[in-house]
Amino acid sequence: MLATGIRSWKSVALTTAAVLVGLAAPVVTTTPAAATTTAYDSTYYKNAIGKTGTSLKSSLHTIITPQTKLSYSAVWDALKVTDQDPNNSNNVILLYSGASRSKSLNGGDVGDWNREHTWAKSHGDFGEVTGPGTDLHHLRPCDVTINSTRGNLDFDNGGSSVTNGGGSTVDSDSFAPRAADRGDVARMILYMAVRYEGDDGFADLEPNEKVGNGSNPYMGKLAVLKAWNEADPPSAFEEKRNQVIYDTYQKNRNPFIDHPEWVEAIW
Ligand SMILES: [Ca+2]
Ligand SMILES: [Ca+2]
Repeated sequence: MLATGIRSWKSVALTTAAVLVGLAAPVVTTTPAAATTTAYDSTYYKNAIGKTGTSLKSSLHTIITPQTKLSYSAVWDALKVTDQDPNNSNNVILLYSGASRSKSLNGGDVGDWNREHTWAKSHGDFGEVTGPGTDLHHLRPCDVTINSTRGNLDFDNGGSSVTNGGGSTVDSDSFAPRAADRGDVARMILYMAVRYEGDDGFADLEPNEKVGNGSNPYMGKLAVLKAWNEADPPSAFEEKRNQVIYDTYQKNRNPFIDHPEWVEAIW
């Protein structure tokens, strides 16, 4: 990815996000640099700047590990804030389909939305206890039926269209979100890989190049996720979401939304 390209879309995304939600705007410098710069580089990310590979991953793990943890029931109300439709404050935007649906339709029936674990909870078997299973950085509102269609499938290109899926596709061993959610999914999965390293009572989550990972603590396919990160850069919606999680709920950030080039720097 070209540095100039990163700077231009990054600036637009942050500016738009700040306007949308009225947050204190993260300041984006205009100094030419080889990578994205954010207001958090001299503070939150101070110890990670300039690093690559396992050194960067280790540093980011240390930085993002301290967090406020939610109960699974508290996730319902949090998602109504983090994923609010910017054009309709009564609704949330659903992952994979992009549909806008009433916040009050949270539940388990057809037509409701529920809590999608983008890193499928069976991959590492962390369930719904407070921890990775309640981490807002990978939890998204999702149509009940489409959530069931995704199940615990790994991510890969290909398959046939999901009904009302906004362009998402599925086959026997993998799922692909609609194009506008592909980068979001990649950055959520890779956040989980860095945040959960097996040192806090949960499995060490890692991406790999497989599908059919089942209950192993892995998620594929890494090469596809890397391509999705490039093809679908962070949007204003995703930036705002990261900021709200940081400011209001967990006090930690998804580094790959702030610095998508760190995906390639680590993997
Ligand atoms: Ca996106
Ligand atoms: Ca890990």
